[in-house]
Order: sequence, then C-alpha cells, then structure tokens
Amino acid sequence: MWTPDELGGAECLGALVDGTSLELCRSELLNPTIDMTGDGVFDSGRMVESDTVFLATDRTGDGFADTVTRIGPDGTYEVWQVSESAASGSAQWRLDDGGLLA
Ligand SMILES: [Ca+2]
Repeated sequence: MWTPDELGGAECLGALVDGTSLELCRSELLNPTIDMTGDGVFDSGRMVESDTVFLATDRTGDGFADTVTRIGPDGTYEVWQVSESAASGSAQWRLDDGGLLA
C-alpha cells in the first residue's frame, strides 16, 4: 500500500541504489503535508509500501524530492540525497546516512 496523493512517481524510491540517476527516479510532491525544514512551508510527503515508510523532502523548492528517508519495519533507516556526480555532471541518488533507530 502506498499513498499516491502525497507523492507522484514514488514507486521507484524502494529500489534506489547508490548512483541511481535522478532521471530514472524522480518523485514529485503532489500534496505535501509535512514541514521538515521548519519554515512554515509544507516540503515533504509520505509513502508507505509494505512495512516500509518513506519520507520525501524537497529542499530545493522545485517541487521534486531531493532527500528521501526510508524506515524499515526492523527500525533500520537510510537517508538518500540527490547529488551531482563529479564524473558525469548528472544528478544521482546517493546513500548519505543509515543505521538503526534507537
Ligand atoms: Ca527538489
């Protein structure tokens, strides 16, 4: 189950690997309901797929997610960020952080 009312094109977020091109996985915030940056603007949306929760945030304000936090049912989490590849100059998803929620 997932919530397409908040995120569009988000099905690919569950299959991110280090170096996934932004062109291959670009999720649009359709109806963001969360303010992650605290500036009073809703910049994040949620998706639930199986037992995994995804929180997608648009930090650049272009309407597309550039940070995704994936929280698994076992308490593990991963933080994915879009960054420019120095080699190719293209935008890619990179695993930025991860671990176990206390
Ligand atoms: Ca963005």
